[in-house]
Amino acid sequence: MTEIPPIVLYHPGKQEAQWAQELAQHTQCEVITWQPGVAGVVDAEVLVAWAPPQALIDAMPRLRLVFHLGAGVDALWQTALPAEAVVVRLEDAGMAEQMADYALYAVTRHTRGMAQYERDWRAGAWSPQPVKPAADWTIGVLGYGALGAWVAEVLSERGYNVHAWSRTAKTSAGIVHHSGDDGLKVMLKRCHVLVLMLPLTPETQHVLNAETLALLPHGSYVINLARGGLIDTDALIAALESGHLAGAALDVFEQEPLPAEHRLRGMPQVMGTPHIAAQTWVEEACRSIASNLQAWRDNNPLSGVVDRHRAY
Ligand code: OXD
Repeated sequence: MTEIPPIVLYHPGKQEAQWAQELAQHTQCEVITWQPGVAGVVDAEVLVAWAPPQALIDAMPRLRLVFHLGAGVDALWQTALPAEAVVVRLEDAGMAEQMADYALYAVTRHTRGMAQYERDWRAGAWSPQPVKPAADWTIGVLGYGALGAWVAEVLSERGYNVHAWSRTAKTSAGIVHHSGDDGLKVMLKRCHVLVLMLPLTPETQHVLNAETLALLPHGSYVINLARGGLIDTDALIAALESGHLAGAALDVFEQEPLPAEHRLRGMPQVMGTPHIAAQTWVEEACRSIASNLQAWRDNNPLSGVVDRHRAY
């Protein structure tokens, strides 16, 4: 009987032990939790990791399959992986539902004027404002991958007028789709609220900059649930300060953690959270890793494979 080589895990932090235990249970493999100096990884072909250091990759000359513990794989940009290694990202692992909850909350908070009511409450004011129906609000979802599509569907089901942009043309019932550079401009000009759900790649870095922000209608609102690098922070601050943007809900930032004294923190029209919009459910992630691992061993197609050339 041939011995199954171990799986290497790199996920330092509070949940490391849980990852190791769930991975071992679902894959039925020995799991080596790597840290500098740990031996036994030289024969391993499979790595499960978030942002693995180069020293670990270099210690695994037989590395063939990398499960990246995130929906986005931008944390791998700086890592030199063997050319033949297949990279698989997490497609859902509980994240779609949480993203949609956050998006619906942030959209509702804006469209129902809740931030102002919170300020009024503290100031002792009583100032009801008229409400517009959801259908009168055009929400643009930038990015229509697994998570973006889910967010767009949930907002559409709630009755918002949802537009979505993707690199290549897509269709789905109830959503107005746009694609390509011209499609992006057309969509931005219509959005009362823009929700960013794109992966961060060299192509999407600063997709929202002074020029594209200027295309949004005056008084629009930006929600970023994907990656801080999608937005040029200085251009965003300028658009908020000039009043061109009514506000923003931001879960991700170019610099994380966002420094305590950062200008965005002092802006009452900005709501911020510490990159928590969607957190991975360990058990669900390990179950999908185990089924992909089995598919890889059986030479069957894998789900969530990253196009390393496109970087997502
Ligand atoms: C992810 C993240 O990419 O947590 O999954 O940001």
